[in-house]
Amino acid sequence: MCDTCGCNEIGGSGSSVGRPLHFIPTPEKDEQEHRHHYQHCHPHEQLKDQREVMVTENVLKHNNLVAQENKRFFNDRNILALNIMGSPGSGKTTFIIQTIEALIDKQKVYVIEGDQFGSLDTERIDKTDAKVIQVNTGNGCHLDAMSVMTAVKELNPANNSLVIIENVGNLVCPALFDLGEHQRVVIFSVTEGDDKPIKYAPMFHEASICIINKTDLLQLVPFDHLTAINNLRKVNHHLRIISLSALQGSGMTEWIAYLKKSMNSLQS
Ligand SMILES: Nc1nc2c(ncn2[C@@H]2O[C@H](COP(=O)(O)OP(=O)(O)OP(=O)(O)O)[C@@H](O)[C@H]2O)c(=O)[nH]1
Ligand SMILES: [Mg+2]
Repeated sequence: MCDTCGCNEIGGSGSSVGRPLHFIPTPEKDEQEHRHHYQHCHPHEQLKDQREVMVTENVLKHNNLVAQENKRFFNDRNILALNIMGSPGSGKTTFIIQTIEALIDKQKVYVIEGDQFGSLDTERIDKTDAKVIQVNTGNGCHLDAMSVMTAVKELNPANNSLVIIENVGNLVCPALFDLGEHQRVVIFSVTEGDDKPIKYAPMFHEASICIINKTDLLQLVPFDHLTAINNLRKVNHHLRIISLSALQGSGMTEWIAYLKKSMNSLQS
């Protein structure tokens, strides 16, 4: 959470938006970051003093206000906005590319790529016909509403389009920050273990849909599909669950049908 890792103060407000964006850390900055992590990761330190709690509350309040503006922007233009979250490597970008490929003939798609550093995912999305923009969060471990607002202004999405936001790979902090999205989609891959919904409950509790990804690997990893679904239901019984393999494309039809229905209901 951000009041423990301190990313609000260091990275959250300092997100940079641009395309392409390259980050070259200076030695001085590396040193500062190292000190920051050392101080904040020590288990016996008492960091949650009152001032920090107040700062965090204010940051979240401000974030929520900006998120409301983002939501208004999307609603005024009949744009469906998705916030795609999940662990690093769970398959978010692969899933987004499959989604774009399935829709792009009939649907304008825009992507906001959130990563701490670099523009590798943006380069992957750029090979599709979707318009993409990179947001680098630096030390920040999540996107916030303000960085999304800046990115959206630059993307300038058309009416009736789809905006997909790929959050920074992380099962913790992104759950706290409303971006103004209509739906939160968690990508949960079978290689992560079927216990993750219980251990990272807020992420799954706040989501409207969970994609169980990498089902092509089910025979190879100790992941019990039924246990995973039960764990998801314990945390969020409204959650829509779709199992698929983004790499192979199997199971994508159910997701695309769900997405089309969501877009139709927004635009009707
Ligand atoms: N076997 C298998 N591999 C997958 C699947 N989806 C993604 N991968 C692989 O998993 C790795 C990570 O995929 P990405 O799409 O980059 O994951 P990500 O969540 O966007 O990663 P970050 O942006 O770094 O957090 C890549 O090697 C993908 O090819 C899947 O359905 N099955
Ligand atoms: Mg990615």
